[in-house]
Amino acid sequence: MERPLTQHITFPPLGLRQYEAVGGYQAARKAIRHMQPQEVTALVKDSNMKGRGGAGFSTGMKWSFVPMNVQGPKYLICNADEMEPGTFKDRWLLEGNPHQLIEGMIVAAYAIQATESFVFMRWAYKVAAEEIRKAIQEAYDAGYLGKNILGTGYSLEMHLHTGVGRYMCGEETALLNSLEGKRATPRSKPPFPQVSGLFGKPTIVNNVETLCYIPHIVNKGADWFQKLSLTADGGTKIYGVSGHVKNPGAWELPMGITLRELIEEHAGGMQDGYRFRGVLPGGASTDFLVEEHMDIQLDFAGVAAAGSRLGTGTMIVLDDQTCPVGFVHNLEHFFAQESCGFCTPCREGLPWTEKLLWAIEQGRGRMEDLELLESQTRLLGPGNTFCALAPGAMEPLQSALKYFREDFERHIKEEGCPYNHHHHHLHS
Ligand code: L3W
Repeated sequence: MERPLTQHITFPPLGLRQYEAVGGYQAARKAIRHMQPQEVTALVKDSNMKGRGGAGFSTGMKWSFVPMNVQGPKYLICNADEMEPGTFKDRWLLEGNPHQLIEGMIVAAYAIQATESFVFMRWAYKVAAEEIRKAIQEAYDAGYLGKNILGTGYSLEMHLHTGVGRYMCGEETALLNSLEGKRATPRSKPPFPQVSGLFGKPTIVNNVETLCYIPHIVNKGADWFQKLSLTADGGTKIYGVSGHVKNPGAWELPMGITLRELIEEHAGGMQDGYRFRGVLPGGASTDFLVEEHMDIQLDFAGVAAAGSRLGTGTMIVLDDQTCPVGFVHNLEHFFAQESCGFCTPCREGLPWTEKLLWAIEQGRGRMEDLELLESQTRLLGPGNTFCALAPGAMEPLQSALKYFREDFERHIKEEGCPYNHHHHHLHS
């Protein structure tokens, strides 16, 4: 089985010459020397690559929205602000093969004729930042970045920007504001960044995993990419699993493997003494899948048909020894803390949701609180907020109320957490 994204990952990562020795920078040479920018975009569009940051929007289509006949700067940004709870796939790519990302960025930048590019990186990713910094310098020294790349007349600058540790900065328009030195609040869309992005100029923002794929698509073609996948979504995908499984981790696997294969084979199944109850498939801001969904195929359409979203594809497993109310409370604590405060439903609604959940967890809940939580999932849902943060935060809550309702009710009836005896046992 082919694992194009991860096959050359090593710790420490390959330096530039070593990366070249395994075929590195061939795609950059091919694209810049022998392809028109629009040909590169058409190739990526043909591959049907869907963005790996979580939303699954067609990458080639996104690039095709950039106006090509305008004067002035254009920007290419790699979103490396990986902060979705449970998500650690981009870190693997950043630390393990930084040149693969830089090459992908060079090709993407060439396709939209960007003059300047940025890696916007999560503050906490110190090792990744150091590896990317070194790799950018090596790429400049080798003539893959800077003025007149490979003697072709194409020029591209690249900068590493490290954030200050806010989840919000991963939202593409908040990221743009942050990069401009403003407070990281989202902007309204449209206009989309492809038309009016950084400093009001055409800008593409792509996720790390998406960009790392670009050199391989240029080298091997759209058909090859399609055939890696088990379903209509092309390629492989980095899936991850955390929770009380025997073998938590991340693996590059064909897009469309089943949830059962991922959890039972790759993650090794549940640890002894723990039973599977549910899983958040795409980081925390997605709906729970449960036992009945074990045989669904994990691609964008497959997970959507089961009532959730593939998101980042890095899953958090809930087991029968962990309180679902406490689990969801913990997530809502995170989302409330990370709200940028710009729009009222999110700023006011998330802390209120967190408080209600805490009251229930502590045995101070009332049955009518469950109806309040239900209405909260609608009030903070799609269409009522400025960005996807609060709607995403409502997904684990609404699905927990659906699948684990008896747990919420027991907390209220028994005036306490039924899982607490276990915690006492663990801590005593
Ligand atoms: C032009 C249109 N462009 C959409 C572009 C848009 C953006 C991309 C996705 O992210 C997701 C959430 C979770 N014309 C367009 C268009 N675009 N319509 O496509 O846009 P959108 O609106 O679908 O999503 P979004 O608001 O950009 C929110 C996912 O994020 N999520 C969180 C992930 C967090 C991380 C992390 O921490 N690293 O990945 C979790 O699931 O799927 O849908 O570029 O411009 N008509």
